[in-house]
Amino acid sequence: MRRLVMLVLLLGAAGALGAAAAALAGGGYGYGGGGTTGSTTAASSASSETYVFKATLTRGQEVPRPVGAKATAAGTFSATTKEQGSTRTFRWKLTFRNLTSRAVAAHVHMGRRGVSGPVIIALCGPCRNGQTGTLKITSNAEDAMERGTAYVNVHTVKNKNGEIRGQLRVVAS
Ligand SMILES: [Cu+2]
Repeated sequence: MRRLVMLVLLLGAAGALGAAAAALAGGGYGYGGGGTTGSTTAASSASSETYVFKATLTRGQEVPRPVGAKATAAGTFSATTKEQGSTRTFRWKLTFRNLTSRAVAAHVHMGRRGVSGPVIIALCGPCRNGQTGTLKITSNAEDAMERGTAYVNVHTVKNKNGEIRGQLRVVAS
């Protein structure tokens, strides 16, 4: 798998070199840029944006109220999204502690504070403390997180609807 990716990258590089050579030989068709006539492709790839999100997960934010959750039940979630063209890459890390039972799943859900909503990003299932992941997300999910209308929810065996929850907020962009 990794070898294949390398091969594709090498072929891509060879193709780029070939295009550059062709551009030089044939009087050029704008490949390589550097001039003042920047193409739309160059402009859109330059407009990549990065957002940093955080959430502090507690039992108190959970809706409906979890059963038997300890006051010390808590978690942290941090993530970054990188927008490049229409692609949004989401890198995340989740920690949690003092849960009643195994963490069977964690998601990002759509919803304001105090309101339950649908899953917009599936993070893990089952989940372990300190787990990380990288995936592509939709623009709808990105927009909800930027607006503050998304939250992270950790589901456990004893609290299938969720035991700790935290509203996502933008901390840097
Ligand atoms: Cu969920």
